[in-house]
Amino acid sequence: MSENNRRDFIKKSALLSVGALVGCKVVSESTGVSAGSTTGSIPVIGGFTLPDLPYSFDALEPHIDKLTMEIHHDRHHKAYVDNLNKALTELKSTADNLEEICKNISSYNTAVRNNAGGHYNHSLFWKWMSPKGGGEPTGKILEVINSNFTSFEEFKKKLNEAGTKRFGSGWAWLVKKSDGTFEITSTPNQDNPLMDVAEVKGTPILGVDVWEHAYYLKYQNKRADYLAAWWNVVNWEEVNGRL
Ligand code: MN3
Repeated sequence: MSENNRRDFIKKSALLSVGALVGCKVVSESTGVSAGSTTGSIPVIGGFTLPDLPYSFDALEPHIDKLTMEIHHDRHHKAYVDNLNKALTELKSTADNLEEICKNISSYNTAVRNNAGGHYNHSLFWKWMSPKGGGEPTGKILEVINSNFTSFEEFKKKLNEAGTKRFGSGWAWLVKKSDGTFEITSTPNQDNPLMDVAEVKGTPILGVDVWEHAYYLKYQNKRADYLAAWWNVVNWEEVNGRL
């Protein structure tokens, strides 16, 4: 457990205790990826909430523009959260762990698949970017890159390729598989490598949104230009925290 995860865990535990005392719905503000539980035997259905963006809308300028960030977070991500809650409510499902939902996604309907994926993927995506990001990776991730993909240049090329070749909407990922090896892959729509339906399964270490809504206002149809700019905001500290 990394220091950040430990802090999140402690914070979440504290929130849960408070929630138990006051009998209210509790969510993890730190990750936004856990939904609430409640006291006694009354289950909470659809308690997922939109996490705050960890920086201002214009913080990633000029690489990612303010309006794109505002619409992407406040409208697109919010819609995934709202529609996930709606879909779980319709199913009367009290599932409250987003990772577990993703891992068992084949047992849910398309609405849960799209919106649980959308909520999970974007919750990570905001943290994978930072106004202090970019530059050369250091630490553990540099070792992983050099030993699995030869060099940072090759790694960038492969992830860019995965992103540009993904037809339509989707994501490109660096995945750590259960056997400890690493692979670059892409998924359609809001699928992710946690999902039991994914071609390459594992833990997402880094991912980039290649839906048009992530770049169209500034880059129009030039997805490759968006990806080239995106490297200037990659939060390597966050990536290292996931290794
Ligand atoms: Mn998106």
